[in-house]
Amino acid sequence: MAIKKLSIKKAAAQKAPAEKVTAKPAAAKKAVAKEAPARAASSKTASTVKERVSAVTRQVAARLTKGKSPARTLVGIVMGSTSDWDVMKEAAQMCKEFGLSYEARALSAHRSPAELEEWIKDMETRGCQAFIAGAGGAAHLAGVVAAQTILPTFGVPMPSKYMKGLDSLLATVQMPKGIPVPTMAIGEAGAANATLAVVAVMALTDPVLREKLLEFRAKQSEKVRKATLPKLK
Ligand code: AIR
Repeated sequence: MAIKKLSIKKAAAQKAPAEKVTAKPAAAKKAVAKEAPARAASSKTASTVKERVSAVTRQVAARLTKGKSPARTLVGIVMGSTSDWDVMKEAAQMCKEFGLSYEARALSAHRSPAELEEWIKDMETRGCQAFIAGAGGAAHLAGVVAAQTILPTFGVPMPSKYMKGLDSLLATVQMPKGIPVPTMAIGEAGAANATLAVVAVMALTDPVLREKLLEFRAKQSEKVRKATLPKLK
């Protein structure tokens, strides 16, 4: 932008001497008459340029502030494969219910480690408050995320074909001392609970979220109270 502004100023400065009339009076009159429309055109051009500059400035400012405070992306939801989305969408759904902004990505600790690292850094600059990571099988994703950030990172073990998610659970939960991964239940309940855990952490300092969480619990209890069992025939 600075470069653009500079070149516009330079162009205006170059035009200025051309408007100076140094010829004899009659010729000068002619020259002025000739220059009059040119001057009008140049001021018109200047205002058009000014408009264009401010439009570009607005565009750049919008791009720079996109995803940043105050419109921050609070929760980073990541999964090892798009095949995990059916389960992990429960975490996203719960974010929506509590009005938390989130970004969900399929990035693998094994298949795309560099992109995963980049995304974690990017999320941190965008005001992320917590990560939720779900993977299946040799599920190292949550641990790898937790190793690269001090933001709370919750693990969600995916149900797997041959071991029904037990492999994912153990791979996620068995973290070495020093890098914790609070690990949820296998599957959909775990994904939804991961967001509820994030909400609980954030509710410590956010009274609105605290109220929402209390309301959520009250509604849940009410549903259980009202529930009836089918009568025996
Ligand atoms: N996965 C992907 N990269 C590393 C791991 N552990 C997991 C995914 C998914 C499973 O492998 O999280 O649960 C199978 O992935 P796909 O893409 O073969 O369906």
